[in-house]
Amino acid sequence: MPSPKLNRLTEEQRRQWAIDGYLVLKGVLSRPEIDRLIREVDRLHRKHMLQNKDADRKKGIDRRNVMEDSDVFVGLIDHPATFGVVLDLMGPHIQLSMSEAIVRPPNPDFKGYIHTDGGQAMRHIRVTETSWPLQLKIQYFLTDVNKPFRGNFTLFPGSHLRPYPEGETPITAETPGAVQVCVEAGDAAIFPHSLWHGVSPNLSTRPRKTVIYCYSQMCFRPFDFEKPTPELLKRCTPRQKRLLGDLGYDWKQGAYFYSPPDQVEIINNGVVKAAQKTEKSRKTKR
Ligand SMILES: O=C(O)CCC(=O)C(=O)O
Repeated sequence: MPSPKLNRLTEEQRRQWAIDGYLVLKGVLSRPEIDRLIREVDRLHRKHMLQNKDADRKKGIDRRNVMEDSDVFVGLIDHPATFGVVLDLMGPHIQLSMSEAIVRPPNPDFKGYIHTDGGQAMRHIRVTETSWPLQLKIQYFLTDVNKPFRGNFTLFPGSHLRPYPEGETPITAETPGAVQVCVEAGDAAIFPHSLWHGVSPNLSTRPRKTVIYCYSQMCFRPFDFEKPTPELLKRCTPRQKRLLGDLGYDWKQGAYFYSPPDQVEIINNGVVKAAQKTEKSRKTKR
């Protein structure tokens, strides 16, 4: 079956990516998709509360590697509304390095935080605005966050090109220059590791629910799982399997250095075309 056509990056988005270092994509999830994702995120939240009797309700959850939890999350690995944009920004030699579900309940004690992604080392690495990024994340919003101080995704436009200031004064959602992104359920934000970003306090009466997927260049390690389980791989399409690190052959030295010969075809089209498959099997038989 041919995989669905992917939405692509527009010239205007490419300019905004270069200048501001992020994009907000409007309406990428349909209402039924949002409802299915919310049901699953709520189920994970209930499970967390049952398994951790002393867990603080105000803290919500930050559940990692959710694609192992449910098929609902598998579809987001290469969602047609966003994956073409990821490819246009990053190129085809990429992998998925994490999938995460977050619930941020109302909590007057939580002050929010700002950071760059990838830990101590990546904080010192900023690629130029015309380069492929090393890593990017997509945050899908499952609830409306349409006013500030509702647990908004918060960022500093243009900061992907500036050193992250390390010092005494913490950067917060109220530091001058911070933008608390206002969005509706179904929208998504895309950002690279070097953008200063984080979350604002949630002073509303409703929990904010989102899921985040992270892509990195293939020579990096995924950072929220070591290997996908065989059960997960069975539920995936060829492109999803490749994004989870299945190269189509056993690991060998240098395996993630140069991509397999069918990489561009699989990643762009979701499948290897029949002609190419035949050629491959002919070569194997020789
Ligand atoms: O909850 C948020 O909006 C912040 C997410 C974030 O900082 C991250 O994914 O690195």
